[in-house]
Amino acid sequence: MAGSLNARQIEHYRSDGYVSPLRAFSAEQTLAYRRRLEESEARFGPLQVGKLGSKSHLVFTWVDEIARHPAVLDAVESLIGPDILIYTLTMWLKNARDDAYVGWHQDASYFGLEPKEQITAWVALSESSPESGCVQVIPGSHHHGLMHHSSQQTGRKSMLPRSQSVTNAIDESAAVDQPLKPGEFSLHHTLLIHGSGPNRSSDRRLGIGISYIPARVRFTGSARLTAMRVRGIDHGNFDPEPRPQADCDAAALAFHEATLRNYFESKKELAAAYEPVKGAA
Ligand SMILES: O=C(O)CCC(=O)C(=O)O
Repeated sequence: MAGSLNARQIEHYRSDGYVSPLRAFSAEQTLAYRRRLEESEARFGPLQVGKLGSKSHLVFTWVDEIARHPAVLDAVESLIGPDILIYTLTMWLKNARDDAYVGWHQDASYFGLEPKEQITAWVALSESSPESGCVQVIPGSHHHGLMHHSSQQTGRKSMLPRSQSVTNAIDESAAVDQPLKPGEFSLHHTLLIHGSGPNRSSDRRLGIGISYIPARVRFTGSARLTAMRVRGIDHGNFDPEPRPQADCDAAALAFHEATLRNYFESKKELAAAYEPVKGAA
């Protein structure tokens, strides 16, 4: 497959927990997607996390298309095999000169999945640079298990739904930037510690974080969740999700609202279960 990772990239993912940069779309195609994003904001309002900015592939045909792009799926398949579902998807949109930041965290902390094989593909629809607040990772941190997280009130504008971050001290001098050109993407492991700072640039920093799982993975909470099959065979561990037929049509919006409510309720249960417990889990 054209987008498969080579042996060196796979080894880097295993040892350091990420691969970056990889190319998904041409600059021209990326600009077309950026226009679709900005038209969607103009028509339907801000794509906020917890609202239209979460699981947006259920309501926008252009997001569904990005999340199924063969270059992205080929790379993901190299790491988790041929049966692939989207567990969730998040729009990470920072405006120009935006103070919003993402605290150090592991995606696994609030996903409740076993085994911990989820991968995030972070697709850039604009320049993501140290100046614009690109994602930063702590290489190799995925080898140390799940860390304790808690909601932290820093007085700053966190983009995470519960402002959660790792409570262990992080050696920030070890952090590595993940700069991406428009149309490039990175992959990071579910246990890799990562975060990002404010956007000091004069352009928006537009990224889509797509959480892929191998279909054999299960949700450990009490709810029955939904996920979308994008390649291979569905193993029946999640209820299926329908693809959008048109941007924000009534049926897609109704499904999105119900499934998002269930998804975020299930996360509250998980947060209550793990937050009082210190140390690796
Ligand atoms: O976009 C960011 O700055 C953070 C993204 C993130 O936390 C993720 O994709 O898991």
